[in-house]
Amino acid sequence: MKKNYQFLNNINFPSDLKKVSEDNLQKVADEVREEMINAVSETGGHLGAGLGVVELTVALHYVFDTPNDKLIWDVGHQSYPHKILTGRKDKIRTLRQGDGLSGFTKRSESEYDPFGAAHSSTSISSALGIAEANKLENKSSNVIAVIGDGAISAGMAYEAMNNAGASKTKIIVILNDNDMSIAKPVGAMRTYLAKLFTGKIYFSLRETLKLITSAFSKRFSAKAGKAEDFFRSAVTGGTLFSSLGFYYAGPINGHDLSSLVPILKNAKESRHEGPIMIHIKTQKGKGYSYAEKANDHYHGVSKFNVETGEQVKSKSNLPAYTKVFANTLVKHAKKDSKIVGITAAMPGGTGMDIFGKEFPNRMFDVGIAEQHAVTFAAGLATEGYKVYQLDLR
Ligand SMILES: Cc1ncc(C[n+]2csc(CCOP(=O)(O)OP(=O)(O)O)c2C)c(N)n1
Repeated sequence: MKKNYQFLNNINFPSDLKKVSEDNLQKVADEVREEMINAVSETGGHLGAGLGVVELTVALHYVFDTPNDKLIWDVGHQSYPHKILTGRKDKIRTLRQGDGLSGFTKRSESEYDPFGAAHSSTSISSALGIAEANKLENKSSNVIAVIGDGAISAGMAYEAMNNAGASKTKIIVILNDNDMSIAKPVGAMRTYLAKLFTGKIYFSLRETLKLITSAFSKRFSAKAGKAEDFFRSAVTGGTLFSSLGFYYAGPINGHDLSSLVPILKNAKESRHEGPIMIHIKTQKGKGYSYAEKANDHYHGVSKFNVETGEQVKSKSNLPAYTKVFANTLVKHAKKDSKIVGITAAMPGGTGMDIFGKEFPNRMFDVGIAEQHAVTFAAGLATEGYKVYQLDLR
């Protein structure tokens, strides 16, 4: 680290974080945020997503017993604050460099990374797998998955919820809802999550704790349980997640440590048999004004000037590959009305935004849903359409 931080200097691992008083946790979060901004300004990388989960990361490591409790970050691009707090702060300026830290979670890098990811939407499945393995081994440790509102649009997340909701195995899923994927999220799930949020801002802390404590303690009678269910659905309008067998709580303010810490403590201590979902609302890019204001909330950045937010653009006279692809597709599509385009939540990254501007009715953003995209394309093809998608992987 290049700076002297009041708290962070003495925090190398979650065991050090646990020595900090609860009143000072926000100061730790502020220092983690500052360190992350400074490091990424030198390396480039994923910034917005990590900034949005700083408080959550601090709260999770404060409350849970990682690495015994397994913490899984979906995609892994938001794990920089986690890396700073789990023995890797002195290497944080090697992010994404040769022989440096990975920009995602990586099993071989740290025992605090129980699952390697980069492709999205795997966290609930992997969490359930780890939890079932724990059960077979008579281990009582917790398994926590943090999944974004973009990542939860993929089929695998529903396959996992379908499986988890019918099981008696405890996993804790944190739905990190920042109303952003890389671009704005699309689809019915987005509307649904917005509906859960509208009208009541957040549950008050007292309300949420009451709900969680009564459901988790298992002391309530069937009748009280029904009343509580009724109360909950009266407030939330009922949730898809509860119908799928999850104990759902939220949405709560994911930047408020005085809400996060007690709720996570309750979830940790509960003997609830089955999956729990805690829905938190966060802001992508939180705490760095340029990221907060930018359309993409600085999802991925090159090196940048911290003071001005200006990114160092590589100077090349060559046109970007995506631009060549998009312009060529537009050229052909002007002559052939059967040409259509699909993207799986990557309009900007694939040039499909350019195609979509020219042909709004012929460009389909299906969300992070690649397996659906392929069969959806097959359906279009059976009707004579020629489907294009740029796959950069
Ligand atoms: C299967 C797959 N499709 C697309 C991507 C590209 N991608 C990386 S992050 C991301 C957005 C994720 O959004 P969300 O889960 O809401 O997380 P946030 O960045 O908002 O924290 C996308 C589309 C990917 N990593 N994996």
